[in-house]
Order: sequence, then structure tokens, then C-alpha cells
Amino acid sequence: MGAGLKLEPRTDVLGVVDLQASFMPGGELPVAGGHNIIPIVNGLLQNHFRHAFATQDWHPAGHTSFASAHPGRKPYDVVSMPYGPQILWPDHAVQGTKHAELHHDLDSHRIELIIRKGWRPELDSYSAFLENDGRTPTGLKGWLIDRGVRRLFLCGLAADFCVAWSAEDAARAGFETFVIEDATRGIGLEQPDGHTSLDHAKERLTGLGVTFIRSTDLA
Ligand code: VGL
Ligand code: ZN
Repeated sequence: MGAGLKLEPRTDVLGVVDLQASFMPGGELPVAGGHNIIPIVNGLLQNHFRHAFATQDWHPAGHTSFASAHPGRKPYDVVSMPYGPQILWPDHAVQGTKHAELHHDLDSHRIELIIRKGWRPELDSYSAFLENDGRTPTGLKGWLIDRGVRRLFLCGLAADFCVAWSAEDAARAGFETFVIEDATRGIGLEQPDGHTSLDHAKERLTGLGVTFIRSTDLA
């Protein structure tokens, strides 16, 4: 993508995914360098996008995605849930905790909607659109359609989980979808084939027509 991708302020929207201290160094599920994207995201909000929404991972204590809720299991084990395989995580983004708030350095002036997700005790939710059962909607799709949004630009944490799953569902919902790569960071879990969850996410998304850009590509 060359420099100068022209934005259409009325119908382009920035989605800021899970920009919470829980996913930054010092948090419960830290993504390496996660805090470094805050100034980039603020630049996008201040200089490029007129409309934006955010997501907020928002789990009740004892959430089913926490390894601590499964005796004998440890973080990053995979368990089988009624809705399919689920990676177990350290306890994170617990409702009402300091780390679960949207990061205080995030400039939230232009954030018009905050979608909280992962609040159903027995169901995890990575995507901004659908919970991990692949069919329970968060309501975001209706909001975007009602608002006449055509193109969705995603940034935030983590590139290979909540950003990737959101991008996938956005593309499947018919939005032209972009991931602003330098405004994300990934967890990068090792996969059985020697690749990481980040490699897999990028390959899957590219196959769905998602475009990867950098913030400097935006005019
Ligand atoms: C996330 C794992 C669990 C994310 C949230 O924000 O990418 N990943 N909960
Ligand atoms: Zn979570």
C-alpha cells in the first residue's frame, strides 16, 4: 500500500480494540510493546478519523476463559467448550478493575461507542461482532450499518486474537476491512506447525480480502 490512501470521513470508521492496561506490559495478559501503539492510535483519532468505536474486554471474575476456572489446567492450554476449542488465559480484564478500563492515555473524544465483550460467564468473545460461538452478535454490525459505515479500519490489541477475529467478522459482514499494522501488536503463540498465531491470522485475513496497511499510508 503506497502513501496517500484517502479516507472518506463520513463512511470510514476506526475500531480501537481492547486498548486496556490488561494487555500491556504490567498487565495480566501483556502483549509485548502493547503500550507503544497508544500514541499511534491517538494520532489516528486526532488526525485521520472523524468516527470511531472501541471494544473493551470485560470479564466477570471466574470467567470460563480463565485457566484458574479449570482445575488442573494452566494458561494457554486448550479446552473443549460446548462452542468449540477455547484457549485458556490468565485471569485478565476483570470487570471493575483498574486494568480493565480503557487506557487512560487513549484520547477517547471521538469514540462514539464502546462495545463490552466477554461478559457472558460461560462464553468468551474475541471479536467485536460475534462471540466465540460464532453466532451470538454483540450488536456492532447493526450500529455500523445504521450509521452508513462502509470501510472499517482496525487497530489495537491483540493483533492475532481480538483484532484478527474482529477483522474476519467485519470482512464476512461485508465491510471493506483494513488492519493498521503498526497500530497493533500480537501475542504470537507458538502453533504446532512452528508458525505463530500471528502468521496464521495474517494468512487467514489476507485470504478473506482484509488489507494490511500502516498508519503512514493514510493521507
Ligand atoms: C484478547 C485473549 C483473551 C485480546 C482478549 O484482546 O486479544 N485475547 N482476551
Ligand atoms: Zn479476554
